[in-house]
Amino acid sequence: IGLADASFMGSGSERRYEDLCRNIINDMNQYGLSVVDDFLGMETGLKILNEVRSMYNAGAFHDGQLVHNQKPDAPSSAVRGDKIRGDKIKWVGGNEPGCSNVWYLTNQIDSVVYRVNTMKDNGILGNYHIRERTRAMVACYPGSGTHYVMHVDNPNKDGRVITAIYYLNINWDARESGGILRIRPTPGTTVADIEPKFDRLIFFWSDIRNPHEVQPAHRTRYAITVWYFDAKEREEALNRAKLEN
Ligand code: AKG
Repeated sequence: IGLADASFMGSGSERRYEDLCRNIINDMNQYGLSVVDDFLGMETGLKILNEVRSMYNAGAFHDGQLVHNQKPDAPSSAVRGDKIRGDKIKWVGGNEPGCSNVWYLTNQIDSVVYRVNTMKDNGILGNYHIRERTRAMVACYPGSGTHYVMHVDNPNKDGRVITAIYYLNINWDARESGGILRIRPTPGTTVADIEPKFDRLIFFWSDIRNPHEVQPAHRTRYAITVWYFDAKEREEALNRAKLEN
C-alpha cells in the first residue's frame, strides 16, 4: 500500500508537528524506538476504539498464528505446545466498509513517517526510502494470559524497516493487567517496558535491533500495527522470492 498523502490534523500547529517529528527522529537515532502519547486525542481515539470493538464483536478476527511450534530445538514453552502468539487479528486495507477510523489513523501515521523520512538531518532514517507499507493489522489479545513470545519482526530482510503500533486501551494498569510490550534493544542490556496505553503510538526498527515480546495480558488488549518498507530492501526481497519460485 502506498503512503497516503494525509496532512496531520490532530496536534494543532505546524510548529508542534515539527517538534513531534524531531523528537521521533532523535529517539529513533538514540534508542531505536520512540513513544508518542496523546497522538490523536480522546475523541478520535474513541472513534477508532469503537470501530475496532465492533469489528471484533462481529467475529471478523482470526488467530494470529494457528500452528504450534514443535521443533525439537524450540524454546521450552513452544515444546510444551504453548502458543507462540495468542492474539486474534484482522488485516485492514482501507476501503472495506466499517474501517474508516482505522483508515484515518493509518493516514496520520503515514504522514508522520513520510515527514521523518524526508526531514533534513534525520540520521539513520535518511538511509531509507519509505514509500510503502503493509496493510494495518488490528490485533486483540483477549485476556486470559494471552501473549506473544520474544521475536524479531523482520529477521530476514523482507523489506520492513519501521514498526508502528497504536494502542487503544483505556486506563490500562500493567500491574493488574500485564500486557507490557518488552523490547530488548540489541546490542545492549537495557529493556524498554511499554504499556499499551490508550492513544499511544510507538515506533521501532523492525529488524534484529529490536527483539520484543508481549507479556501475558489479563484484560482485552487492542493494538493496530503497520510496518513500513524501505524501497530498496523490499525490491531485493521480492527479487529473491521470484528467483526461489
Ligand atoms: C507483533 O504483532 O509482532 C507484536 O509484537 C505485538 C506488539 C504489541 O502489540 O505490543
